[in-house]
Amino acid sequence: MTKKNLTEYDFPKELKGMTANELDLLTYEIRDFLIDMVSKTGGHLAPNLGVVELTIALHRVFNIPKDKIVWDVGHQAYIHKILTGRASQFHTLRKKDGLSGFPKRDESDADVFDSGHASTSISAAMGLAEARDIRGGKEHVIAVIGDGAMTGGAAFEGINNAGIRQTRLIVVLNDNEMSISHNIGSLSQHLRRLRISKTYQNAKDTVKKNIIKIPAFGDTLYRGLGHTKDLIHYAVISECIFEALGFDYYGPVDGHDLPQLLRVFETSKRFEKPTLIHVVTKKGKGYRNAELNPQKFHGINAFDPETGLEIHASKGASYSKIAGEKLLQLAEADENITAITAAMMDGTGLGGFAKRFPNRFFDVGIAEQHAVTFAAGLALGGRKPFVCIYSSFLQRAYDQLLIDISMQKLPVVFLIDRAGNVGPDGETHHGVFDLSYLSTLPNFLVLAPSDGEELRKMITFAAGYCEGPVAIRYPRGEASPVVAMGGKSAVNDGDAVQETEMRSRVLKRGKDAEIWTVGPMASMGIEASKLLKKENISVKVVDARCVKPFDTVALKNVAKRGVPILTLEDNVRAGGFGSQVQTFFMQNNYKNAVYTLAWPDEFVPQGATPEMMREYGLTAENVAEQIKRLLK
Ligand SMILES: Cc1ncc(C[n+]2csc(CCOP(=O)(O)OP(=O)(O)O)c2C)c(N)n1
Repeated sequence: MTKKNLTEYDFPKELKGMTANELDLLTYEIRDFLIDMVSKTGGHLAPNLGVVELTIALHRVFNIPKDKIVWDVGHQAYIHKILTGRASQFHTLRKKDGLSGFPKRDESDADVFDSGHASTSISAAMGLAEARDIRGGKEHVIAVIGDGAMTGGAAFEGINNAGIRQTRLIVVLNDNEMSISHNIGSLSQHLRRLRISKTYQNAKDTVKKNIIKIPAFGDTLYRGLGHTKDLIHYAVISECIFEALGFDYYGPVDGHDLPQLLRVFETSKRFEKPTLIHVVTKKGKGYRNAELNPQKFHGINAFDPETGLEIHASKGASYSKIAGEKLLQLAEADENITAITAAMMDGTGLGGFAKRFPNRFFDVGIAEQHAVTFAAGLALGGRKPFVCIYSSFLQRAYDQLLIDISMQKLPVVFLIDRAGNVGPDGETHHGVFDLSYLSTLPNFLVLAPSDGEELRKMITFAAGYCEGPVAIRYPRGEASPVVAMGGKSAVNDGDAVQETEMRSRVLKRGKDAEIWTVGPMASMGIEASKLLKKENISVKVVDARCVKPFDTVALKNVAKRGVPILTLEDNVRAGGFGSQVQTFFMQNNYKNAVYTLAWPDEFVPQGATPEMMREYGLTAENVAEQIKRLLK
């Protein structure tokens, strides 16, 4: 049998007719292809390597797109994309106008639900299943959810509801014992008990024996099916959480044993109840580097497949690293400081803190809402909690921010990572809404550092601030060099706040107009002022530093001088810094021309951040153009 290039297969059609040997060969071809492609484009490698057999089995048994698969988070849907005819587009993965790293309904009718954020699959699948039942349809609906995503409260809400309604629905639990880091929590311990149960071993052996007797697929496969439920049905049911909540539980099933998976999925077609199939897989399966370090290969930039080393390793310290180190340093001196992450320990730079202060470090799992209210409790108990979280995932916890933190003026600090456009992960991951939603929260201070040094100072300030909550938002990646005049930050530690107003800082003097920037957009503002200087236009550049409350004293001075003002931020225009400045000018009847450059009211697609900024006019050239227009 000659090995084909994956792009030469006529998927999904060809999959249905493959022999057992061909399917086996296909698992190797897919893994080779994934390693080759993702080493060039970057992406979620380890989660996909773990679900090769699982995805092949689902596509072989079910009739996609008539039957529906809802992928939780969706970062593990690469093989699903390959098997639905998209292999030839993989060189464009995560690039501008290219294949998305997540399911996208616009991309294929096999993608039934756009995802990116965790723990939504069971609810969405249940909705599809209930809609089917109302319509009198027959199709199967399958949610595929990882053990990490299963720790999210929304997943339990779905199980709770489907369990009582007895919706005909299949949930495939892909248990690799990993979230991004090692999965933790009592659910994960429960899954461990299910995995190592004696019944599992017995069932596995019996199923294996049965399958060995079956020479080929097709009709013969059905012979043993009647027994499958008994063979692999978990007998120690009394303890199984899913059974207790109204699901039928099957498993654990070896997720790399393709014949066994085929058999179980085939059987599951007959079930009339909500059913959970517990599949055990290895994250990174088949690529040694990823098996040894699944955390690093969870999501990776382009790398050398031989060594596993990233090709463009960043040189300078990232904002995350700076934040983690500063927090650790402060925690050495202040035993009240505690740190909380929602399954993003490394991503938020908390690895050092977790090692040094295990008793003051909390990884709560993918549970952003719990993280926020838990922090409220810690603050009420006299601790100084720092919630370290990505901007887009904090969206989940808006109500907790509002009622549990802001309304009660609790001194909780939010270190909000990945703020602004994040590039290749696209729509679901951009942190471009935080300035808007945080600005609606009474009692909050919302700070945006323009460089690494500023971030350190703001964290120091926040650690000593007891009046209420503080949010500090900063972007993905390497911290910008110090941008203030003379290359030095203009303020000292603790000088970041006045009694009632936050102080902005002047980065560059000028008299004809003002550019007010938020966070690292400062460097674009300075760049624009240099371009304008060449045309004899002198522009002042101001780093806003505090978005809420913003520096009304300095803005009143701008109003007095009557010069135009342009605001620049890596956030959506609606409700962001610029829109608040505009409201301030209007409310006070100030007549200055005010213009805002920000992301528009739409979901900005994937693509390298500088590329997307160019496309949306967030460039020094456009800032300069707009200033000239305002001056006319
Ligand atoms: C609401 C939310 N919080 C955090 C994340 C970041 N995140 C992406 S994948 C992942 C781990 C998922 O683990 P699991 O579901 O077990 O899938 P695996 O990668 O192990 O296959 C996390 C925490 C997210 N996507 N959504």
